[in-house]
Amino acid sequence: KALQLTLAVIKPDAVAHPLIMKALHQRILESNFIIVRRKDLKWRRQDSERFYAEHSGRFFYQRLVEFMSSGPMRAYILAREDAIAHWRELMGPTKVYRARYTSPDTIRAQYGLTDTRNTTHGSDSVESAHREIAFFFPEFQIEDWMKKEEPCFRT
Ligand code: YYY
Ligand code: MG
Repeated sequence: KALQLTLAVIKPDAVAHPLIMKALHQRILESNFIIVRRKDLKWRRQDSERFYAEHSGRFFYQRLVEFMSSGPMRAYILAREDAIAHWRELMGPTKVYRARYTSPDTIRAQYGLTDTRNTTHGSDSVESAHREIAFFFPEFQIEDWMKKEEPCFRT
């Protein structure tokens, strides 16, 4: 089956805790993802505003933008079959208290603090994965990678 790429981000709340970072990295490896790229970075406020532009006007936008530019993050390009859905399933529901109730073994249920400080981000569609990978890894050529590398992992 063909590989799919997704963007996974460990948000500032989780990066602040080395043991959680380690657990999340382990979780990625255990879940049969290939780590295609990895990058540590910190956003300026305008990066945060631009990335979450689709949410501007929502009641949580200001606190989200503030939080996402409050400290370092770690971004991954992950590959596996159905990478987008698998990573989102591993993260669990956006809202931490819902996650704890409905899916206690997910990342957000286990490590999330609040609806905003919810440990991780994941792309939600093929289109957003492409847009978000380009946002975090502008030097990464998705089409080139797919052509050159993807066939090596095909089974
Ligand atoms: O894709 P996902 O991260 O699961 O949720 P979105 O609905 O796209 O919201 C993006 C981001 O916004 C979420 O991860 C935290 C924040 N947020 C919030 O702070 N409060 C809410 N009630 C809903 C979302
Ligand atoms: Mg989203």
